[in-house]
Amino acid sequence: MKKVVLCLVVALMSFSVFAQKAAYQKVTIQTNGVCENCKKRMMDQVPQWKGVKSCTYDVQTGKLEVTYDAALTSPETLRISVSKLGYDADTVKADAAARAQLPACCTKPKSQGGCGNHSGGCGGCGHHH
Ligand SMILES: [Cu+2]
Repeated sequence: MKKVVLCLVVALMSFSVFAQKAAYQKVTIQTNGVCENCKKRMMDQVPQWKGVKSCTYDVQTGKLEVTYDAALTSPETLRISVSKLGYDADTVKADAAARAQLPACCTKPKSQGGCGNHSGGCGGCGHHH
């Protein structure tokens, strides 16, 4: 009887390990990125983070959707990493030093025009297009 219980425990444990490794989770993080440049910055950086499989970023809404391995990272870790890029991430405030490194227009609230709607993206950012 004891052996049967042990087998069951082992089976359950290996199942949960398997489930953790197999399943990617998705989290949507509200950032305050404003333009195509912000998007590029995140799309370049985020997939390099530990445990991140892929990400999408919506310039209109500033929402970053990250597909990640829950065994390797967590939404909280991802938010902190986003803040270190210089952007607010839900309730986590942008890292001030990182934000100071961003092009000026990328730090403007969208309500103040952000980078504006210049064709070709970030006119006035001083970036090359
Ligand atoms: Cu920007």
